[in-house]
Amino acid sequence: MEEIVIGIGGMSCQGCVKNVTGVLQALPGVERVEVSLEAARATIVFDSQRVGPAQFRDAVEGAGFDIV
Ligand code: 9UX
Repeated sequence: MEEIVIGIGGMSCQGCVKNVTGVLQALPGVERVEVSLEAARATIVFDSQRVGPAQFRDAVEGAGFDIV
């Protein structure tokens, strides 16, 4: 397992946090997701053989937020 921290722009409330968490958690190979509204970032534990930053970006942007 690997861990990455990505900055996320555009989250304004805990609903946004829940949405971002959900789309990341839904990716096959993602083990654990912690999203902080205050820090504007997500910490993701994942299997690098199955998923990675390109998929994280697509998921976050697809949900209407930005990678910063
Ligand atoms: Mo809160 Mo986020 O009502 O798009 S869910 S602002």
